[in-house]
Amino acid sequence: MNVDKLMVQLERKHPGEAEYLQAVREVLESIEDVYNQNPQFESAGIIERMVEPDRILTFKVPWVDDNGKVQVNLGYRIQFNNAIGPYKGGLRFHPSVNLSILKFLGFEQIFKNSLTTLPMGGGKGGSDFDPKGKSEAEVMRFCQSLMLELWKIIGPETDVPAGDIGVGGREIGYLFGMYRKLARENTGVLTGKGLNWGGSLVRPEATGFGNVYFAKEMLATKGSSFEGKTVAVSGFGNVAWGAVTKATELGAKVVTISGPDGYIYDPEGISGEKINFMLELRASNEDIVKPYSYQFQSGQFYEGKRPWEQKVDIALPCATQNELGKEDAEMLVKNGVVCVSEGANMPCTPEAVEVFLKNKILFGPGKAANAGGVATSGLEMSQNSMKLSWTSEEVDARLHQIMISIHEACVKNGKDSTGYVNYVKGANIAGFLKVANAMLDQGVI
Ligand code: NDP
Ligand code: 2IT
Repeated sequence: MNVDKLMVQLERKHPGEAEYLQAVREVLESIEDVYNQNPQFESAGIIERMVEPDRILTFKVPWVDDNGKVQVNLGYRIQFNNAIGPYKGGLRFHPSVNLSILKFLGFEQIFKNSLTTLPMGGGKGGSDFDPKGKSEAEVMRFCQSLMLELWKIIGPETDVPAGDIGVGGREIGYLFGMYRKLARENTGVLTGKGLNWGGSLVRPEATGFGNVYFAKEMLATKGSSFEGKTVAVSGFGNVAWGAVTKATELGAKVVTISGPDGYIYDPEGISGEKINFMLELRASNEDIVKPYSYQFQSGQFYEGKRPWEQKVDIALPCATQNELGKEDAEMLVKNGVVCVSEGANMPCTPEAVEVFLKNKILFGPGKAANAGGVATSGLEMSQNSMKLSWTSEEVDARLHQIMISIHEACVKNGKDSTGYVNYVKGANIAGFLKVANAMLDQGVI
């Protein structure tokens, strides 16, 4: 494999798909040596087959708004790779959604799901629908219309969607209701379901909790922990909320959260009722964090800025892709950051990642560090298959163990001769090998 040559070919086939090409390049660069040491991969065309989705469904989603006006959005589902299990991955509703973003997310999901130790393939989907400012009834009609198309290609052993940005418990409810009606069966086909209808305890918290468990393992390799550390978190959604909760529980002081309008710096720490206020902010449908500064005197609002300018020990980017650039990374390093763990998917730009690796910072890439969300989705699927529910202690213990296993896999495949663990390389190699070997076993299909 020659990475540059492959990338030229890929860019020719998928011009302008910047996020997708960015995600592929990172994986190719990490696995290049291992790939070339195993000529069976080259002769089976593994990488050429892995970088292209099995199939993409694109469809229109017509719906009627509260004024009686017809609206049309675009819907997508990308079934990327199912060599080790049914396609699995979230649905994102955000105006920025396009094929490049969903292909980057679907591609990453292959490796992430492989790392979880559970049998799940990779997929992703969503729509350019913007839930912001929509009424409850509009969200319901939109979800129902989307499912009228999507249900044809999903199923409990085929493809199991879940949430992502803009898709939480409410949306999963409306999507599942329509699926159940159309398919005439009540199965575990979506994850992130409500507790009374097949959902798993701890799934809402799982991505953020898992991210903190992963960071905890990274810190332990240096004899360190969350106790007494200062933490910057970005975002104020599902993932950020779980991360703030668990980091605080482990004795850290979380001093920032952020939204599209700017960030909040609270030197007294975001804990207790302040964490609950995050949920209120999210539910308000306005998508701003500024009201935190009216509610709590200690909270200062920095308009249009990102939290990475604050002096912290640990950074947990939990909002969206490419939200932490080279200069942010340099600032964090200058201020003495020891650990950066990605709760979001690809929040750090390649240039930022390079700064962290060069400075030997403990850096956990999203596909390892945020795999706790999909891992707990996998646990929800197991419970649905068994028609049983586990206690929150049991789910949390399994999630914790999975994050420890992912950390071990990264160390095994990413430790260099100086003892520094390149978790990017480790995660990509470990995730890749399992899927590649499954593809080899199953022939060219
Ligand atoms: P939420 O919708 O709950 O929160 C996302 C947050 O990021 C919101 O504050 C949102 O505000 C902000 N955001 C989204 N897009 C942008 C953008 N283009 N520019 C600036 N801010 C943005 O989503 P989640 O917490 O579920 O997801 C956060 C990240 O974690 C995403 O990268 C997601 O892919 C990843 N992730 C989620 C998992 C899950 O189980 N939910 C699992 C693993 C990873 P706004 O909408 O206004 O932009
Ligand atoms: O990016 C992700 O891993 C998710 N949005 C969760 C996917 C899932 O199937 O739970």
